[in-house]
Amino acid sequence: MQSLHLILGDQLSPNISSLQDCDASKDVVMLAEVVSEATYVKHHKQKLVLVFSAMRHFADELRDSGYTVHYTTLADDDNTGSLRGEVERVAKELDTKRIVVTKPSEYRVLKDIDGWEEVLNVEVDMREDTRWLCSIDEFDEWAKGRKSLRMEHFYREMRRKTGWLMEGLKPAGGKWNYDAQNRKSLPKSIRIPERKRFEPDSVTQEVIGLVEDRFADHFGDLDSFGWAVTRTDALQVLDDFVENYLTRYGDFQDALKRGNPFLFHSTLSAYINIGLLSPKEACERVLDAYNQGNAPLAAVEGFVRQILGWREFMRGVYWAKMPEYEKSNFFSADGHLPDLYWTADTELVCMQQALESTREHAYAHHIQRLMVTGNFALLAGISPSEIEEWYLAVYIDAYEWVELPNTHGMALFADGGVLSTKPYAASGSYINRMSDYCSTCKFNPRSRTGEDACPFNYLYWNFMIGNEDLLRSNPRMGLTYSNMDRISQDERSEIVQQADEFLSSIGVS
Ligand code: FAD
Ligand code: DLZ
Repeated sequence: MQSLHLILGDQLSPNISSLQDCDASKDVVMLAEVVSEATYVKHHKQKLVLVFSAMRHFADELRDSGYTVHYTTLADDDNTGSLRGEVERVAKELDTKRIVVTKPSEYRVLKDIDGWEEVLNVEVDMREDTRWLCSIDEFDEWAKGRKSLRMEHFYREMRRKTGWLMEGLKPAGGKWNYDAQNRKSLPKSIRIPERKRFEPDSVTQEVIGLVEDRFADHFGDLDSFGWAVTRTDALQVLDDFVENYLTRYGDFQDALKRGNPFLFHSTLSAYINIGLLSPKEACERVLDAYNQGNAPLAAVEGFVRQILGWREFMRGVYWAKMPEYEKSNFFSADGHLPDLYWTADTELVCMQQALESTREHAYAHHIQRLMVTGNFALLAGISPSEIEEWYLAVYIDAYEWVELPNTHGMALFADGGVLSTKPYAASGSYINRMSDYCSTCKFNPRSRTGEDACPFNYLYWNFMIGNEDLLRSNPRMGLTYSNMDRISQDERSEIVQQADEFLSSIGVS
C-alpha cells in the first residue's frame, strides 16, 4: 500500500523516523506551509522565513535524493490552511489511506494528530522522534518516584549513559559541573569575532516577500535576516562556533554587553530545533575539539550541559507534565504584558537592549531571556500566559516544548518549583555585575528607592514583600529574607508605593 509520509516544519532531518522505510518508488513525502501553524501565535517574521525557507530547501534535497515530494506553499490556491486539511486533501488526491509521521514536538499538534484516524478515516503510523538523546520513556523512568526533578541529577545520568566527558565512572577533571567558571563579566578589551551571516538566496528572497506580504502585522524586522536555511550552512555555523567562539563560551556564558546580543553563544538552537543539526552531532563536534586539545574543559562541559542537560531535561519535563503544566500560577500573577515588550520603548537600558535585539534578530541570549526580560516579568507580576505567549512569538527558536518549561518553570517559577528550588529573582545589582548596561542607564543600580532608583531594585523588594507567605519558608530564600528584615517598615511602604506607581505607569496594573 502506498504511504504518505508527513514531515513537519521542525522535522527537517534526513534521518527522521518518518522517512525510514519510505519507499521512494511508490510512497510520497509531503510538507505543507499552513496558515494555522504560522499564526497559532504571531511568530516573529524571521522565524516564519527560516521555517518556510528551510522547508522548501529540505523538500528540494529530498527530491534530489529520489523521493517524490508533495509540497504545498502558502500561496497555493487550494491550500486548506491547516495540517489536518492538507493531509486530508493530499491523501484524497493520491487515494492513499496510510499516513506516516514522526511524533510532533508540541502537545497541541499531538492532540490534533491523535484524532486523524477517526476524523480522516486513515491509518496513522506515528513514530517516536529518535533525534533525542533521551527518549520520553527513559525520562519518565528517571523521573518516576522522584519528589523533585533537578536538571543536575538528570544530567549526570545522561553523562554516564553517553560516556561524554567521563573518565571511567568519574567526570572528566573530577567535577560534573563547571558552572562556577561560567560567570565572568566581560573585560572591556575583549574582541568578539564578527557573526557569520548568510545572504538570502532566491528561495529565501521569495519567502521574505511572502512573509512581508501576508504577515505584515507580525513582530520583528526582516532586513537583518541572515540565518542559515540549509543543513550545509547550519554546519558552517557549528564549525564557526567551534573555531571562533567555543574557547570563550564557558567564561562569558552569563555576560551581557551593549550592542552585542550574541557574544560567545552558539546561536545553534534555531537549527537544532528544526532538525537541520542534531543535538548529538553538535555535542560530538565540540567534544572532538576538546579531545584534540583545542577547547578548555569548562567551555566544553558548559556547552554539553546546555544540550545534553538542559535541552533534554526541559523536553522531558514538558511531556511528563503537559497539559496541566501550563495552568499553574504559583504567585497568582495577573499583571498585563506592557507594550514596552513589543516596542522596546523603555529607559531601562538592559530591557531596551534585550528587546531591540529580539526585534532585530529574533534572538536574545539565555541570560537576557532569564535575568532581564524574564526576571522583569517575574518581579512585575505579569500573568504567565501573557508573557509565555510573548516568548513563543518572538524568538527564532521558539517551540512550546522548550519555551514553556523555560518561561513557566525557570523564569517565572509559576510551577511552584517543579524544576528549580527557588525563583531566579534578582535586583539591579546582578545586572550591573554581569553587564556594561548600567553605566549608561539613567537609573542607579545602587538605589533602592527614590527618583533615580533602578526599577529592578524596588520591584525586587516589592516582590519579596508581596510573596513573603509563599517564599519565606523556602530554605534557599533565608538570606534574602534576613536582608529584608533589615529594611525598615517606612522604607518597605515606600518600596511598595514606588513599585505600584511604576507598574501602573507602564500598563502592568
Ligand atoms: P547557547 O548558549 O549557545 O547554548 C547551546 C545550546 O544549548 C542552545 O543552542 C540550546 O539548544 C541549548 N540550551 C541552552 N540553554 C537551554 C535551556 N535553558 N533550555 C533548552 N535548551 C537550552 N530555547 C529554545 O531553544 N527555544 C525557546 O523558545 C526558548 N525559550 C526560552 C525562554 C526563556 C524565558 C528562557 C530563560 C530560556 C529559553 N530558551 C529557549 C533557552 C535558551 O535561552 C536558548 O536555548 C538559547 O538562548 C539559544 O541561544 P544559543 O543557541 O546561542 O545558546
Ligand atoms: C513553526 C512552523 C511554522 C511557522 N509553519 C509551519 C508550517 O507551515 N508547516 C509545518 O509543517 N510546520 C510549521 N511550523 C513548525 C510546526 O509548528 C511544528 O512542527 C509543530 O509545532 C510541532 O509540534
